Amino acid sequence: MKAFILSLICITMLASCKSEKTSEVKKKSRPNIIFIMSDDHAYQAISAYDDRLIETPNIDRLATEGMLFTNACVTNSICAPSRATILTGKHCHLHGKIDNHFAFDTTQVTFPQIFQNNGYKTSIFGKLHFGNNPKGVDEFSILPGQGNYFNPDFITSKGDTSIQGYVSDIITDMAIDWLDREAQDDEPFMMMYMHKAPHRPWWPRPDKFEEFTKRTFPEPATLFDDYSNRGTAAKTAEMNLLTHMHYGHDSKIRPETKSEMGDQLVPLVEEWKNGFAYPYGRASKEQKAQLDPVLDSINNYFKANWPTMSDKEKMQWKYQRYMQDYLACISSVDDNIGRLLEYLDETGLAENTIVVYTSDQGFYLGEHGWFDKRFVYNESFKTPLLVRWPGVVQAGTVENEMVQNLDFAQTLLEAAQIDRPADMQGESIIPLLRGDKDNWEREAVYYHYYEYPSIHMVKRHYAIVTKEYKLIHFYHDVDEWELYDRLNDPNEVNSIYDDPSYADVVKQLKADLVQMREKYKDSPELDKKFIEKYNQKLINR
Ligand code: SGN
Ligand code: CA
Repeated sequence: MKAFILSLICITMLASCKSEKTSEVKKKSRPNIIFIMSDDHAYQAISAYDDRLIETPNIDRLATEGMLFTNACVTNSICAPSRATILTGKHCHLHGKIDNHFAFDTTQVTFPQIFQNNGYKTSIFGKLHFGNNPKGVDEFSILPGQGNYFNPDFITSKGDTSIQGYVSDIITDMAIDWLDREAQDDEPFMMMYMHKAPHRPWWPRPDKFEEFTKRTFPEPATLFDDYSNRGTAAKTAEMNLLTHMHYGHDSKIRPETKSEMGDQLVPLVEEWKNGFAYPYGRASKEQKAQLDPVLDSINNYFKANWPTMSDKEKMQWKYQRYMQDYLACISSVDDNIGRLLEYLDETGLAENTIVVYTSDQGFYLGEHGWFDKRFVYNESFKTPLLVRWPGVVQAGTVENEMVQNLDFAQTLLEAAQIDRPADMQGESIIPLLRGDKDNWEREAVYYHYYEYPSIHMVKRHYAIVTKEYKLIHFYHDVDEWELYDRLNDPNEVNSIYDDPSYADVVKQLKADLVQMREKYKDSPELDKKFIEKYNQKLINR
């Protein structure tokens, strides 16, 4: 009997040892995740990709300590649809958030919900842009809509609030504060830390404004693009620096300057009435005191020179103004990423935390004479992607395979050892992160943009993109195809769709595109349905 009791005790002890061990192994093997996303951050403005415009030493750390993807792209280059794709792991035609106009369908399952149901602490801070609150997070603080740069309002899980300061600093304070409160025990966490900057209208923190207005930046090769050798869409888009960028809203010309100049300033576009006054008006007395001398110098230069400048000079001036503000906003984002990475180092969290840095899409920094995004052409279609994962991703590696924002949910779920829902449509990029290319088979990606007619007037289009080619179909009020040879025409200034020597390529890619639309469950019927839904919304406005 004694022996029996003894062996029972031993078995019980062994069993409890085993379960403790299993849970410890589980804890250790489930990494924390920090998903960082900035709004409209072009890869051309991260020095790990390209150091001609700006140094971003903190974001670059993720490249030197992790992996940089040179061929990461989005499925639809616009804010809320991209975010919905990231959160659901589905193309827009399935999650339904095809554009910025309609609210997100909250019956869609988002990956934070799955993390929360699987023992992760979860949170979101910053810009979401869904028209409703996030699901599946223990705590959130989001900007209403696009949010503001100065002294922004927030919708939080505890109520609405307004915080004094500069938006990028505040979002970072919130993220670090949450980590301080919630990340110190054994439960793993998944935090989404989402900057508003560098979204239009690019109001920098006052000290950065001062610093960056002293700089000049190299012009892109296609700044003076005339859109020849392409179809209608590039010619009719309204995002040209000279003709569509606003003096007040974008270039920071004060309303008083404009009225003083009177007839000398023939407006090329209808200006938004409060384009300057509203964001500037949100600044505090102290912030204005720092902004004003810089604004004075911009406005004085403008008054003295604009009336006699040629169109070429105007374009160049607008480009410099644009870059000064956009890059100054990025500099604040980079400083704040530095704060966060230092915090992870100091607390020892860095070791078991995956840090992802990306944007909701790319952005034109004067390429093709443009700002904004939306097109499947490179600068908008591609998005930065850097992943640091100590012990898994080899430091300093560069990956050229084609990956998409569609893949993020599945990747993060797999990293956390959580099963993915069957209806997600991406691929986990974990084989690439582990350096195991044999398990990577993707040869092409699918793209579909919908928001038309709307601001910037980029026509609806879908496309198939391989490393070598890009075949695009613009539809709705046109029916036009374009083909680009990505290797021989990296600036995409020459559509070779009608070139007979590419006939076979066109034939093959068209067949692949049909197959791809079938594979992802997209169809002409859905295209039509979304146009009807959109038109209905325009009528009801
Ligand atoms: C705002 C911008 C546009 C931009 C859209 C969508 N104008 O309307 O330039 O294309 O947002 O951007 S703004 O000066 O008022 O900000 S997105 O990133 O949200 O998709
Ligand atoms: Ca965006």
